[in-house]
Amino acid sequence: MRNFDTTLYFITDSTGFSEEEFLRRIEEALKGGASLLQLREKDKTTREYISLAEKVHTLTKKYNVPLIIDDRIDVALAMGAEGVHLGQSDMPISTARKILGDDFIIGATTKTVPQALEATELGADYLGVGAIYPTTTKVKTVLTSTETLGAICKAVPIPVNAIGGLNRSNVQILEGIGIAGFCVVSAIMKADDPKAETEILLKLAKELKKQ
Ligand code: TZP
Ligand code: MG
Repeated sequence: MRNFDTTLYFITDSTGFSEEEFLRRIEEALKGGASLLQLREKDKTTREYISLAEKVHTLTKKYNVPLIIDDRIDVALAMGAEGVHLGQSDMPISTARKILGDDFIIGATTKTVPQALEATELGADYLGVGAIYPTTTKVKTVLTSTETLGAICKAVPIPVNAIGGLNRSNVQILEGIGIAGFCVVSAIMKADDPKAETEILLKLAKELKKQ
């Protein structure tokens, strides 16, 4: 069934890396304890996306971490991922749930309480909320306040993760808000030592979710 842990959710971005280095960094993050992993590719062809996803899946299975595919239900189904992540312009959650069935993890990006309530009602398993800070990762987004993040955490019964510009020096802003965890791209992807960085971030995420 849908067993997953969003405590430290690592979202990948292959931009600027050879495939070998990209996969090496992913494996280091898995060794460091990333609890959930999303493959997020915006410029790959369908065939390239599937091929890369299969390679990443070999790694995530080895560490028993569910693999979430960003945006692409067809890719997720084709290579047997454990889940998909859908934004407000992607396929509606209810349609995705109909196609994917009950065993798939479906995550949703939401930026307001009404969006969060709707995604939950339609069958989302977790929510990503942000950007909390400006980000240099390729993304079209606007900032979400920690007040809105807190209101979303209170409004829905499913796990809520903060995302956007988060790193070991600024996640303390999430203290006491009620998050289930946080998501990072560049903090791990671009770290000198992705395994060590993941270990540090995991420890911080565990402390922040306790409150
Ligand atoms: N959605 C909101 S911010 C973001 C996404 C996908 C990117 C976060 O990347 P980073 O590098 O952790 O700021
Ligand atoms: Mg999307």
